Amino acid sequence: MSSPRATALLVVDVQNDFCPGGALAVSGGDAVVPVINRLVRRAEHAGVPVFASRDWHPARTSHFNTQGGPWPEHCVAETDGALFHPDLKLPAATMVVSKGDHPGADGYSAFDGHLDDGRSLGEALASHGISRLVVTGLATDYCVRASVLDARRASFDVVVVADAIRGVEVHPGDSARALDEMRKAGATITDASRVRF
Ligand code: VGL
Ligand code: ZN
Repeated sequence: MSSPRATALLVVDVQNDFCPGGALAVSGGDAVVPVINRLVRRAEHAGVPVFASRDWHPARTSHFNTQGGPWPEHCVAETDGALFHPDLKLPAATMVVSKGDHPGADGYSAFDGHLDDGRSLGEALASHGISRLVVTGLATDYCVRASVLDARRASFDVVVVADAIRGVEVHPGDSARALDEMRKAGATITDASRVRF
């Protein structure tokens, strides 16, 4: 029998601005919330730590089209748009990873982010002995994709939960292409009901 792999649940950017009514709304973005809430409850029961990333931009950044970047203003630090979706039920011990907070960087990957104590996500995962990540959240074709590809580069086992992610789809098919890339990089794509903690 193989030894148990220490797993963490990663919830990527389930923030108001990525949900319907938000500044950079992902179609059906809020539909991931109940699926993620169930996974969070299961993770808590299994003693699996939860990490939640958040897009946390300065008001002026090359990430925004006001400064020549690709995106409308969204998830400006400390604004309502940057808050986690109000129905998302994160455990009190959730480790929050802020990213995109440098004015010259997109910060798509949670691995580019840092905890409140300044540690990178990679350092925090290492200190918990984590070798396997279950990944959920927004958006499939940007921050989920970038985080999953970085996790694979760092040799984590990665499970992407297909019914707990949604894409921006700037170009139709972007999410399907992102899923292909993640699969080719060695990630497993599955549904929430099949996730084992
Ligand atoms: C994201 C576009 C711009 C994401 C962040 O969280 O996927 N997408 N900033
Ligand atoms: Zn952003």
